[in-house]
Amino acid sequence: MFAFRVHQEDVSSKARRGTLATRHGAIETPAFMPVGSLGAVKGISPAELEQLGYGLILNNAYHLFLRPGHVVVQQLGGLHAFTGWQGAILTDSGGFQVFSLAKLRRISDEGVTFQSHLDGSLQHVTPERAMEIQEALGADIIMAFDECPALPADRRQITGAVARTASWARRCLAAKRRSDQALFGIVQGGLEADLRAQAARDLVSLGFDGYAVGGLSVGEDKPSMYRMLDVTVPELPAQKPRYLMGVGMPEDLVEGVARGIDMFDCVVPTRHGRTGWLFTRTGRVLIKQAQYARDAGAIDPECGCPVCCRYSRAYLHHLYQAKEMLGLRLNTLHNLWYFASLMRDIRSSIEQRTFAAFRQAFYRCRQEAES
Ligand code: PRF
Ligand code: ZN
Repeated sequence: MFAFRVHQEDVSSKARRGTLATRHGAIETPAFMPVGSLGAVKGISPAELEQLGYGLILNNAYHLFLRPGHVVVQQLGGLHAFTGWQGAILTDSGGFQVFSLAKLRRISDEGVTFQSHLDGSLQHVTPERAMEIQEALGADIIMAFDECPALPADRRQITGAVARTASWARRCLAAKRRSDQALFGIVQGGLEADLRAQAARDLVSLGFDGYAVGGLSVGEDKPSMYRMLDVTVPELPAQKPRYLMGVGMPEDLVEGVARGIDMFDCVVPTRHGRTGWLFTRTGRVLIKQAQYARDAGAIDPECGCPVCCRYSRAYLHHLYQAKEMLGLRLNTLHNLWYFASLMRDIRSSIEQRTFAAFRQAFYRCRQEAES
């Protein structure tokens, strides 16, 4: 019940227009997934996510394993029944969160031992365990367990992480029991072009339902990230979905699509929204700034979102200053709308064979606002 079809390819870049079919609906690609690490996209209900046009969200196996526990979720019917979200779900394996959140990590070829960031309890996760956890959670797409080294890292460290990620990928495939979930492999390799290309080829020879590019957007500069996409994507099979993990800012989505990426996830629209950073076609609006205190206009007068249709910048500025929780929600709703409509525009430009012009206009719009 999982299938991916590419409908159209751009002539000026590697951008492509596709459809991802899952048990919980079809998702048009390129697509952006909002992040709901704890089983909720912070402050936003499933009904609101549907209204924003999202059909696929990301949940984190790491967080849900620690609380409330994957077995609890399983007993309550899996993530869809537990959370009330009827669209598709992708769970991240924990391979990244263990490295970014947990304390006192010990990595061996067997797996990772770490201290829970919640109660300090000692936990042990192996590739087999990561599969068991994600099968109990019951997402439509699950991820292989990988090692994501922090950058900068020397070539020896990256070589080690790539080898371990390859061996763990093999073990994930062997441990997989459910046939109704898609399993994606993850390409690591830091900023070492040859190691990334080799890691991609090795994963492809194992045969996954889709391929993710991991280990990027971890502190490196943008040209480096784009260069790693340039060397990785050509090694991946054209007929399988490609997912750039934890990315990114609007320009990263445009540049990722141009380099052949079909799926993205990032906390940026939600987390930035809660800090009052609002995305618009002409750049950002930092709503806490005093200049908005008496501004009767919408965040973006050309945005069609439910927030811009109803509320002024002045009101959102006030809600921010007052620390009113409605402000957090409205900011998040606008940003999620912006990301959904950016992806819609990207998709229709690919369909209309105008992606190159869209990409140029995307940057021109921002430059004009700056000057
Ligand atoms: N691996 C996993 N999840 C991730 C990443 C990774 O490398 C990243 C890197 N940006 C985000 N999320 N498993
Ligand atoms: Zn808006």
